[in-house]
Amino acid sequence: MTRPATRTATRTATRTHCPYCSLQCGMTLQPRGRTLEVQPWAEFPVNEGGLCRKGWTAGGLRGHRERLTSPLLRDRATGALREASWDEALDLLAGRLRALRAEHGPDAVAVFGGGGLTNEKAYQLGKLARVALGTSQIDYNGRWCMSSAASAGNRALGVDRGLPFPLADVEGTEVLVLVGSNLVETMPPAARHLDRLRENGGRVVVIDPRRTPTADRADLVLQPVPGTDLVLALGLLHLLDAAGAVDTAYVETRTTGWAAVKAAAAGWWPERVERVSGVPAAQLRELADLLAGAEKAMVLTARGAEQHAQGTATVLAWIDVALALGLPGRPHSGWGCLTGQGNGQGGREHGQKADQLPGYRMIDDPAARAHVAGVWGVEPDSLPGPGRSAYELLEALGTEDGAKALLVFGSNIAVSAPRTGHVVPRLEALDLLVVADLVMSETAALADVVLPVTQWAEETGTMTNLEGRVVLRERAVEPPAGVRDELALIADLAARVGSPVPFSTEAAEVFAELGRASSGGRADYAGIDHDRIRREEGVFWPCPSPEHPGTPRLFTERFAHADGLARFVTVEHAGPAEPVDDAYPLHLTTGRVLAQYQSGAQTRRIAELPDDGPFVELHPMLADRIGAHHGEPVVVTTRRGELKATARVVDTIRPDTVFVPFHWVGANRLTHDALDPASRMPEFKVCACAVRT
Ligand SMILES: Nc1nc2c(c(=O)[nH]1)N[C@H]1C(S)=C(S)[C@@H](COP(=O)(O)OP(=O)(O)OC[C@H]3O[C@@H](n4cnc5c(=O)[nH]c(N)nc54)[C@H](O)[C@@H]3O)O[C@H]1N2
Ligand SMILES: Nc1nc2c(c(=O)[nH]1)N[C@H]1C(S)=C(S)[C@@H](COP(=O)(O)OP(=O)(O)OC[C@H]3O[C@@H](n4cnc5c(=O)[nH]c(N)nc54)[C@H](O)[C@@H]3O)O[C@H]1N2
Ligand code: SF4
Ligand SMILES: [Mo]
Repeated sequence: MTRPATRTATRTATRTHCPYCSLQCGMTLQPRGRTLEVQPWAEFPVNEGGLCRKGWTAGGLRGHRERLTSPLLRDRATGALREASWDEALDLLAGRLRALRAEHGPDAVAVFGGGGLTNEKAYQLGKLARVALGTSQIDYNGRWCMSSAASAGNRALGVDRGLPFPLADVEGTEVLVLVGSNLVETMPPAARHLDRLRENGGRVVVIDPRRTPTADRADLVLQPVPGTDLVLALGLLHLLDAAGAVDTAYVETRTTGWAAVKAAAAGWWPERVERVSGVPAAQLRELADLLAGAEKAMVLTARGAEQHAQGTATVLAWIDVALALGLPGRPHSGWGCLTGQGNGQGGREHGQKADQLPGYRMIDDPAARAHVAGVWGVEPDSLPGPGRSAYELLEALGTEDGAKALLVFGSNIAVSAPRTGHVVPRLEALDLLVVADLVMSETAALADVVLPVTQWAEETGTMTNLEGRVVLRERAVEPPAGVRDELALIADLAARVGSPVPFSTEAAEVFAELGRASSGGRADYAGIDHDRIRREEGVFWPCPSPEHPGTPRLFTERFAHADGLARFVTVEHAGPAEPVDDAYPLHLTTGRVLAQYQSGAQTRRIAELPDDGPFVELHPMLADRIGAHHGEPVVVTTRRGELKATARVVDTIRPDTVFVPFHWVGANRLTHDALDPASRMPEFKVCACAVRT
C-alpha cells in the first residue's frame, strides 16, 4: 500500500488543519510529550505555511490542566458539580431526556450546535435531534455568524457558498472591496493574498467604522456610521448607473430585476448618502470611479456588514452592486462572504440549522424529507418540521412552549449570545442543561451535566473552509484518559434515548452516509471521501460523483436558480433597530482582536496569547469630553446592561462610535437582540450606548 500523500516523512507528524477559523490553515502536528508542536505545511494553498498566533499556539490545549477529563453531574444537595463515570452520567441523562419527552413531547428537548464541529459531528447532531430525539428544536451558533450572507446568497444567486472561488483568486483582481471585514486580524495568513493583489497593481478598499490593521493595507478607507453599509451600496449603484458603468449586456442576459433596483438607487445621490452614513460624497465617488474603471473587481462582505437587523438586505444591496458591474462568474471577480468559524460553511449544510436537512435541503420540502429519511432508514413523516432560530430557541427555553432541556455541543452561549442578561436566566430556567466541551466554558459552568469530548487533534473529521473546500483533519494523538470521542458519544446517546436506527461512530463511515444524504442537494458531497481529500488536499463542493472534479468556481455559466439567472433584489434602508438618542448618544459596535478566538473559552486558556481585555476603544475627542484616560476604566451602558472595561483611546475609530471585543464576559450584556427578518441574525454590530468614567 502506498503511503497517503498527506503523511510527512516523520511517522508521528500529521498534516491537518487549524482548530479555529474558516481559513482552516494547513499545519503539521508533531507530538512532543504532553503538548503538540505546530509546524508549517508549506504546500497547502490557502495559507502556504503561514499561521496566525492562535494557530501556532493551538497545541496548548493538549494536556492543559483545565482540560475536562471526567463527566460532571450537578449534585442536587450541594449544587456543585461532581465527577461521575460515563455510564452514570449517560444513564442519568438519557433517563431525564426520556422523562421530559414523555411528559412534554419531543420538542421539550433542544439541541444547540456549533460551526466549529466537523461535518461528521454536525451531521450526526442533526440526526440525533431529528431521528433519535424527534425534536424540531435544533439550531447553532452559525446563525450568529454568516446567516445573513447565506440568505442573501440564496435569494440572489440561488446558492449559499461563502466564496464562489478559491481565495487566491483575489490576487488577480483589480479592485477588492472589503465590507465589514478585518481580515488582517481575523484571518492573518490571508493578508498575503492582499499584498500580492497590490503588488500586481490592484487596489484594496476597506469599509469599516474603525481604521483597522486591514485598513492600513488599503488604498481607500471609508469609515461609515455602523449600520449604514446598505446606503453606501445604493449610493454606488446610483453613481455607477449615472456614469454608464452598468454592464447592460450582462444585466440583460444573466439577471432579472435591475429596473426596480435602478429606480430605488436613483434616490440615493452621494450627498444624501453622506448625510446618513457619514462617508464624504467625494470618497463614494472615488470608490465608484475605481469600480467603473475596473474589468475585474470583487466585493467581499463579513460580519461588519452582516450582523445587523438589516444584514440580509445589506448583503443583497452589495450583491446588486456586483451584478450591476457584471462581476459574478467573471474571472477574479464577484461577490463572496468571508465565513467565520472553522466549519461555518459545512456546519450549516448538513443539518444543524433549524430549517435544513443535510445537503442544504429544506426541511419543509417533501422530496428532501423523503430522500433524507430514506438514507436514515426512517419514515419521512417521522421527521419533525422546522424549529426556531438560535436566539429564538434560547429565548423560549423554560417557557410554556419552549424546551425544558438543552444539549449544547460546541458553543459558549453564556458569553457569545446576544443580550446575555436575558439568555443566561433562560439557561438557568431549564430543567436540564447539558454541555459537551473540552474545557469548563462559562456555559459548561452552568450545566447540570458536563461531558468531556475529544478536540481537533484527537479525532478525524472533515471541515468545509470559507472557499467551499472540504478538508480533512487527521487524528494526530490519543485523547486524554476519560475523554470521549464525540461521534461515539452522540451514537451512545442516540441509542440510550431509543433511536430507531443505529448511529455510526467511524468518521469515514459517517462522512460516506453524509455524502449519500447530500446527494442531489445543493451542497452535494456525494463524490468526496476522506482518501480523496488526502490525495487532492481538499475538494470543492458541489462534487456529485467520484469522477467529478469538484467545483472551485461557481456561476461561470449560470446561477443556481432554476432559470440560471441571478436576481437583483430591491432593498430599502431602515437603519439600526436602536437609533442613538440623548440618553444613549453613541453607536456601540463589537468584534474581534487577533489573539483571541470567539468567546475566548479556548484562547483565554493559552498562556502565550495576550489576555488583556475586556477593553473599550474610543476616540480621543470622546475621551476628552467624558474625562476618560487610556488604560483606565470606563463604564459602557446600554438599555440592557453595563460593562466596566479598560479604555483604549485611539484615533482610528469614529468619534461617535465605541468598539468592544466580545472575547471576554460582558460585552454581550450590552448587545441588542433585534433580529434580521430573513436570516434571524442578531444585530451584534450596532446599538445605542453611553460611556462614562
Ligand atoms: N482573531 C480572530 N479571528 C477570527 C475570529 C475570532 O474570534 N478571532 N472568529 C472567526 C469568526 S467565527 C468570524 S465570524 C470571523 C469574523 O471576521 P470579521 O468579520 O473580519 O470580524 P469582526 O471583528 O467581527 O468584524 C469586522 C469589522 O467590522 C467592523 N464593523 C463594525 N460595525 C460595522 C458596520 O456597521 N459596517 C462595517 N462596514 N463594518 C463594521 C468592525 O469594526 C470590525 O473591524 O473571524 C474569524 N476569525
Ligand atoms: N457581540 C458579539 N457577539 C458575537 C459576535 C460578534 O461579532 N459580536 N459574533 C458571533 C459569531 S460570528 C460567532 S461564530 C459566535 C461564536 O461564539 P461561540 O459559539 O461561543 O464560539 P466559541 O467560543 O468558539 O465556542 C465554542 C465552544 O465549543 C468548544 N469546542 C471546541 N471544539 C469543540 C468540539 O469539537 N466539540 C465540542 N462539543 N465543543 C467544542 C470550545 O471549547 C468552546 O467552549 O459568537 C457570536 N457572538
Ligand atoms: S488564520 Fe484562522 S485557521 Fe489560520 S492559523 Fe489563524 S486561526 Fe488558524
Ligand atoms: Mo462567526
